[in-house]
Amino acid sequence: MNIILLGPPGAGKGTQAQRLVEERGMVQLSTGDMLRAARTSGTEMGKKVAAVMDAGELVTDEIVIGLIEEKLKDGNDAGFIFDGFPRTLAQADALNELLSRNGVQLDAVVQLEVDDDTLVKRIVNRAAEAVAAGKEARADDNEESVKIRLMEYYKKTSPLIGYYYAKGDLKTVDGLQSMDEVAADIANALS
Ligand code: B4P
Repeated sequence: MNIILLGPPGAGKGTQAQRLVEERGMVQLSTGDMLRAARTSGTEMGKKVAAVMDAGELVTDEIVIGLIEEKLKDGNDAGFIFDGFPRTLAQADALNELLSRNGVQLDAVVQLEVDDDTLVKRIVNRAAEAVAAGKEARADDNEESVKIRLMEYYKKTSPLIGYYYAKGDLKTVDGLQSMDEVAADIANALS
């Protein structure tokens, strides 16, 4: 099974993807994690995207499509979870093309619905928890960047809801519930 997790920043895409990895052995393809890894390792691409990410804006389609293309080449029988990708219509079109080129079928798009106030609270809380644990908070986990991330989401990513609805692939889950309840609803949506 190959699925996309769609939703605004802080909706729980990464959280739920991690659970699907543990429970079903699926492979998580998080463009956010890939971009953060590129930054940490100091690659040219990592240096290029750092300021864009910190500001809460989207990295160029070309860069993220290239990252996904590399991962799809490896293939995988347990199924892919596309976490935070696609985030624009151009990325969705590119993913269609990559999937058919690699003989991979998309089974479902799970949209996590969460209101803006909760999203901001969750992300600000994650930053506070990191600091309390003696770790560095994500540079984009602050109220100012979150507001820009939300604006980017509504402008560039939310049109994907209609795009996948029209294809008949969309399943909507209430992301305001506890992590366990969200996981149970995702499992239902996929069964
Ligand atoms: P991402 O890494 O994808 O980050 P995200 O959208 O903020 O996180 P997510 O929805 O996964 O939330 P999480 O589970 O962590 O992107 C970061 C940046 O990378 C983007 O802004 C952009 O610059 C760049 N980027 C990534 N992909 C791109 C693309 N395709 N194109 C262009 N640019 C791209 O949850 C957040 C918090 O909520 C956690 O603390 C979690 O514990 C908590 N939480 C989760 N579920 C909960 C629940 N049910 N109840 C209570 N708390 C919950």
